[in-house]
Formats: sequence, C-alpha cells, structure tokens
Amino acid sequence: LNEHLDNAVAVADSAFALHYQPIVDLSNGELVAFEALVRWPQDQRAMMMPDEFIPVAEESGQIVRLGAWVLQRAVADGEGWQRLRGPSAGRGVPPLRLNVNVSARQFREADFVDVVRDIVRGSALERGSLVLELTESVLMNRDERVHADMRELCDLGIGIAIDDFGTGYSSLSYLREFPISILKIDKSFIDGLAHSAQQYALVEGIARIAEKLGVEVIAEGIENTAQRDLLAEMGCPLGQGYLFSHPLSLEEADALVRLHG
Ligand code: G
Ligand code: G
Ligand code: MN
Ligand code: NA
Repeated sequence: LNEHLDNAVAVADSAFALHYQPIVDLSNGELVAFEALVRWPQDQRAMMMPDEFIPVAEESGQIVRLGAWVLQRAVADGEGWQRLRGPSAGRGVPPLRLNVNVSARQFREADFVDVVRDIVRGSALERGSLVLELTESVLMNRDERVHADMRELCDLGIGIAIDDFGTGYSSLSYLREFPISILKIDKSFIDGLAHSAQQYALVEGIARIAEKLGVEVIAEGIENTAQRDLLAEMGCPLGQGYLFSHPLSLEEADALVRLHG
C-alpha cells in the first residue's frame, strides 16, 4: 500500500478525489459549509476510504504532500462555488465555507502555515471561509509554536475547528488555550441523544458553554429527525450527517450549489 500510495501522491490530481459533505443550519436546513473528505478511486469502480490510507500516509509522511493537495483542491472548488453564488456581501449571507481536515503530522511541519498562506493568498476565496479541522493530537501539544501558528492562521482569517470533540482526552481547556472558532461534537454523543438524558445533558452543556464563549458548534453524525429536533431545540446552530446528506461527489456538490445557492 505504501508504494502504491507514493505513486498516487506524485500524481495526486489524477489519483485522488474530494467528496464534500454538507454542513447545514439546523434552524432552516440551509447549506452553510462543505467538509472535504478525500477518496482514492481504485480499479473496477472500487473506492478506497481515508480510514484505510490516511493512517498509512501519516505514518510514512506522505500526508504532508497529500494534505497540501487536499487544501489546494478544496480551496479551488470552494472558489468555484463562491463564484456561482455571487459575492456574499450583497446578499446579507455569509460566504459558503470549506472545512478541511488536517493531520497532526501535517500541522507539525515547519512550513505548514506558509503552505496554507500561499494557497489562500493565491485564491479568490472570501476571507473567513476556510476552516481547518484539527484533532486533539494537534492540541495536546503545548508547544509555543502551535500557539504562534494558530494565531497566524487566525490573522489570515482562517477558522480553527476541533474535530471529534468529546472523544479521547479532548478537554475544555483547549477552548481557553487556543483560538478555537468551532467545536464539532463527535457522532458518539449524537447517537444516544434521543434515548439518554445523560447524553442530552452533555451535548446541551457543551453547546451552552460554546455559545457563551462565542464558539460555534457543529453536531456530527445526525441520522434522524429526532436528533435534529433535539439539537435545534437546545440551540445547537449547525449540523452534519446522513439525515441531510452523505458526502457528495464534486458533480453532486456542484448541482446542490446551483440548485440552492
Ligand atoms: O467519510 P470518511 O470516511 O470520509 O472519513 C474518515 C476519516 O478520514 C475521518 O476521520 C476524516 O476526518 C478523515 N479524513 C477524510 N479526509 C481527510 C483529509 O483530507 N485529511 C485528513 N487528515 N483526514 C481526512
Ligand atoms: O472524523 P471526521 O469527523 O472528519 O469524520 C467524518 C466521517 O464521518 C466521514 O467518514 C463521514 O463519511 C462520516 N459521517 C458523516 N456523517 C455521518 C453520519 O450521519 N453517520 C455516520 N455513520 N457517519 C457519518
Ligand atoms: Mn472532520
Ligand atoms: Na469527527
């Protein structure tokens, strides 16, 4: 797999594809953002999923180049959608946002911020519409450089999301230490929402704290209307999950933007 991946990363444009999962406003179902999710099409129409090859790419370091490709591709696709929708300024709505996953290994590269800066400066993406999704493995590193890099990303107008929030040892102290703009509440909390008062209380508590801190919340893995209704009722602003949409191919995502703006 390692060698196969090496060859693919060298010709990333023809080897990989990005799929895009809608993130919606829970109060009205409107499209707010897309999360870019990488796919590796194989022969015979098989599709290799990131759970299989991202860990390999992280281990080997290929994630650095692959991740840069994902960023550049997602920003270019986002530019296209923003052009389709027209300038957000005149419409009284925020621009369509792009969420991109970043691995710890990628974030730790000395030139990570330079790579991101070059990509956003070379693009017509509206300021404030790129969000990087980081996992706890980035944040548990108390290095001063992590802080400096995050401040610099913020200065570039880039949002920082904590992905899979609530799992592992991810803690509220990250909200105090880092310039976090979004929390993504992990699917495992959303699963039990309708059946467990305890799960409900946890999610509601996280949503309240985030709101008071001016941090946006995205509930992940919403699969039914009961979950959606409870989240909307507790004031959770944004959601993502199969109830709204599976990850879409580029063509499907294009069609969605054309249809709904
Ligand atoms: O839908 P899904 O199977 O796409 O994603 C599985 C996992 O792979 C998720 O944890 C997701 O964050 C991760 N993932 C998907 N795309 C990327 C990517 O471009 N970069 C990184 N680092 N992780 C990704
Ligand atoms: O770790 P991260 O949050 O980036 O992972 C996103 C992953 O979650 C992707 O694999 C995506 O396909 C998957 N996903 C998104 N929505 C749902 C959902 O409603 N149910 C399930 N089971 N998986 C989901
Ligand atoms: Mn994610
Ligand atoms: Na997640």
